[in-house]
Amino acid sequence: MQISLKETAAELKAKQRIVITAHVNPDGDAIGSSLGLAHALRALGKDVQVFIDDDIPAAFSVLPGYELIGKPVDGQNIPADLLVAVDVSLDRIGRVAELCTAPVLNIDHHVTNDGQADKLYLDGKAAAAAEIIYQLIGELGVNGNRDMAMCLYMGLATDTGWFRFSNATPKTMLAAADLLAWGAEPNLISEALEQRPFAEVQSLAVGMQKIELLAGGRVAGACLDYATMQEYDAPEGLIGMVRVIEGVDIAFTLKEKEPNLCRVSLRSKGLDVTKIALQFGGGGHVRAAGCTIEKNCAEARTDLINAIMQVLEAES
Ligand SMILES: [Mn+2]
Repeated sequence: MQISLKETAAELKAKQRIVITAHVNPDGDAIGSSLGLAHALRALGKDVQVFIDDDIPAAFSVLPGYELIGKPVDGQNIPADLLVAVDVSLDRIGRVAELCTAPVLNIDHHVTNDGQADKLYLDGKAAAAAEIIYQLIGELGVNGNRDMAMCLYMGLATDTGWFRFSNATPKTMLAAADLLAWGAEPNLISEALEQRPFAEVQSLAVGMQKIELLAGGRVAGACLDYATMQEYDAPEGLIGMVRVIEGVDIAFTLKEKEPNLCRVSLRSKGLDVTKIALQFGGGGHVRAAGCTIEKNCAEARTDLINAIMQVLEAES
């Protein structure tokens, strides 16, 4: 059931033991909005725990509360009055879904949200889940502080590509300005995220060598098979390098992370890439989406390119 922001605030106020979670393979928005909400609820005197079923990259240790994020273990019972899932549909919260059986409040900005939660607050126009949490803090009547500000700024900055993407609206920028007034230090956040291990920078070069141009240059992507992935770190920045190629509308990376399991990232400058991701059970946003294809690199590449070409043809 979809609810309003006011009802979301009321739901949080009514519950005492609250567990917050976000998607596996967590990004700056998943982690930042989870921790930002945790700080706000603690300010209200709630018992709050954050569980994410994945490893949290060390770069996020710049965020206050980083060390408090728990990773669930099999068989663990996570007691709670309410499970809050942010920046995600329920199918991507991993084992938290089975280990915490409390009613679920879902707060999300992905237009592809599956609506399976007991209660859902969805704002597809919000640039980041962190932007919603910022609005929610106002609705809760909590005074913002540096801890909340650092975490939410992380979410806003990363989901908007440092305020460069088309999802950044006047509301986003006003929220960011407020977060700075609360004490956020953007330089600390960008410095923490910019740092790359030497090996990763070198592996970026390997990935860039594999970029291919398709559809007369309208599509570009790089496919890294399992052998390559074993030899080199998966360069997170690779999709950004594909995306900037002149004339490219749809950019993708395909990484065979395990044998016959390929993670796909999609970016576009206009076309709706959720139409591609949804065909493989994935999701995301119009200009940034992702999915997993359970085939080897070569087969997954063929399927993905076919799906991309269908979307291109439907547009022309
Ligand atoms: Mn997000």
